[in-house]
Amino acid sequence: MLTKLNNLLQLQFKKNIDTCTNEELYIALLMLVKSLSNNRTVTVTKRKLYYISAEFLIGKLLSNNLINLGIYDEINDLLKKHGKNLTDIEEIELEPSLGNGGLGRLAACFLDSIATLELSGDGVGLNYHLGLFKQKFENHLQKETKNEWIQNPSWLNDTKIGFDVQFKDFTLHSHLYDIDVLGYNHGLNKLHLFDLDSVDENIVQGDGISFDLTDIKRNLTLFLYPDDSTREGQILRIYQQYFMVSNAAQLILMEEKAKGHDLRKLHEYVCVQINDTHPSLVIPELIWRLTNEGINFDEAVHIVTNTCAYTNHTILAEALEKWPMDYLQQVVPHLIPIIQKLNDIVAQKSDNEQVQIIDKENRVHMANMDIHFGYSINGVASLHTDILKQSELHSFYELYPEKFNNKTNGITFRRWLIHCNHELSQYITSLIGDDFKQDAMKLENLMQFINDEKVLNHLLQIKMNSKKDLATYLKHTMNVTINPDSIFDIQIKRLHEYKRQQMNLLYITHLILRIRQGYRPTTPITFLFGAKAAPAYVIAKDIIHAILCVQEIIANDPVLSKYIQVVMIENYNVTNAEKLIPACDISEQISLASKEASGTGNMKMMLNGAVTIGTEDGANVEIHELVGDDNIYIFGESSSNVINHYANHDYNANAYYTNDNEIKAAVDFINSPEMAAIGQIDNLNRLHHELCTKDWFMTLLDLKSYIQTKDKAFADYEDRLKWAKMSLTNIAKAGYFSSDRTISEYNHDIWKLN
Ligand code: GPU
Repeated sequence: MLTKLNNLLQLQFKKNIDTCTNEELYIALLMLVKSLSNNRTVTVTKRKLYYISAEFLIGKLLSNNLINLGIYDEINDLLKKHGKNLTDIEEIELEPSLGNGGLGRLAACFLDSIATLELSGDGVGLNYHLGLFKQKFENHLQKETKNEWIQNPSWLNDTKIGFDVQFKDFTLHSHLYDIDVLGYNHGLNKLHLFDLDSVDENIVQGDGISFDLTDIKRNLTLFLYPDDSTREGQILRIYQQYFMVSNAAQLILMEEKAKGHDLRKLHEYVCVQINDTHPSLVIPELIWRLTNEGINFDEAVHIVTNTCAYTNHTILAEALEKWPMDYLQQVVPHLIPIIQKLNDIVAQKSDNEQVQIIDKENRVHMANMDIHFGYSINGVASLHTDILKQSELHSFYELYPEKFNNKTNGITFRRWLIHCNHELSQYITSLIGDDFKQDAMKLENLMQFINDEKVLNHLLQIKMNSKKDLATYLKHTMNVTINPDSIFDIQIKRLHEYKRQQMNLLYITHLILRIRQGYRPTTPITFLFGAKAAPAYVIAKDIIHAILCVQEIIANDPVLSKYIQVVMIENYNVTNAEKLIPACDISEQISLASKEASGTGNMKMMLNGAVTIGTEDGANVEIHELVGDDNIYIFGESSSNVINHYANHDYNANAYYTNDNEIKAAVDFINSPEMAAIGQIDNLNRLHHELCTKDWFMTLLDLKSYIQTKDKAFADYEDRLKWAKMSLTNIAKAGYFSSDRTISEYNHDIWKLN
């Protein structure tokens, strides 16, 4: 390996491992990995999967690829011998900004598992030049700046392939870049990212994220989720979505023709997984293309219906896409007759308004089209799928019970244990061997050590080391100092009212008031947050503002800062998640029951030995079942009660606020004079008003039980051995959440690839 590396360094830079810089070494390692991937053969199965997704939150690739090639330790040792350090070299790599949250990270975990299980399955998406956005904090406010992540050289390979994509007013020629997806020990697939040569980063103003929304040729693949609060913004999204799926459809048909397959049997050879509704236009697009190939309409509908499968990731109404017909008319008029015919087919089948594709306001319901003209619909955790069947999509369930199925989400243990927590991974290996790397359920074998004090103490020591590593990382990247001897209470996820970061904040304001009354936490607590708010989501940004103000109040107060600290991580992403997750003591999973479809951060933190405090929501329900009552902190209203509150319109935030002095005091802290002295009073007032009048996601409903439960968790933390047992149990029971299990189920029930 040393020779190979030195040859590359010589060729590129006329240097060797002892004389090169970290930048040069990174490039040489990237080239080494690429040449080793070229030695692998691309996975082939009878049927091939195309996983179409607007997001792929893949994270940095160097270490992950080294692990999956089986050369991580070798390279790591080699570098050390020559006075280099892989961690420093990894810093050269920029994290691809191709995703927003759980949905995109799930797609990345799935690609890893699909390749590892040697299934033929490629990702298809877009190559956003400036990604989502980079988050900065200025005056305690989120500021969005462009995220320039594409480096040269990079993991993107130019395929020189491109397709014509036809829009109403012009045709654009795409340009395909591929990233190799290496499975663990074997397997090679592709992530196909379509782009457009005419896109022009110079139309973006300054270092921000605003640009001419109507200049499609220059803006099409600039940003993931450009602001859709305006008509122009929404139309741009339709352009992006159609560009993605038309390219996907053309790629599929090109590959099928090259294999000599009969397009009339497309469904026997191809499966398309539609990752939430962003790729839904692939259905009419495929029908259109098949009819252009001479297949009649009914047969094309039959083929496509047996090719496409849809995953739903939310029950939040505002996230279910409905595009006005006139927007579609403006972008893709050739699809309208097809969508109308599909709508007619549905109308013949049922007169139930809820299942129609086109509604009375002439809007196209993407999810409805997916369910009628796909052969599978799945939710992402068992509670979520039950809610889809019983309430949100009940009418569809009555029509097509056989299409509905659950696929509880999972995470790749390669990235979320082996890579991000070497020490824990090695220690587990020393205890139970390394079978768990192939079969995650083997982690259960750890339960034999549940009363072994030596093992329990060693686990506590590993956690302490991870907390110290996080402290070092935060010092280095953000110049903040945190105390590894404190309890690390962590909430990391997109910022949304249903996830209730504001409830966590109200616990903290409540605690501030208690400390001022003389209460003293036994062990200090560090509350860590990481979250980006959508640029147009006003209240979400107000919540960030309030967290940052509270952070400063505590930091400036000599008494408070002895006992508590708040740190909001700037620009939360995969890279810093890999540092935060191993260091977590308490994992905050406190969404309003019924609203979090699954959650996957909950699984990552459990796997790394954190104990969850959470509601009976999403996959928390399954974590609870696996670890039992004694190894998790569950609180709050049940999802069925919450659903009833919505149905009966009987939740009254103001009653909770006025009738309980503790709640009132915690809420009133938000726009108190000392907060106003640091922050913006308009923002703070707005958040305060929202909480005690509307509170759509019922923060105050659960606040009391949250406070009690959290107090209990902090008290339990004092018994270190008891805590270590809880931690060990969580690790041991996490095997079920391997995405290898999830992908086997997708393959067994939906894709049937081999
Ligand atoms: N999710 Br819809 C996203 O991250 N983005 C979306 O646009 C939609 C859903 C998340 C869910 O909120 C989360 O509960 C789930 O674990 C994740 O998708 C993956 O299924």
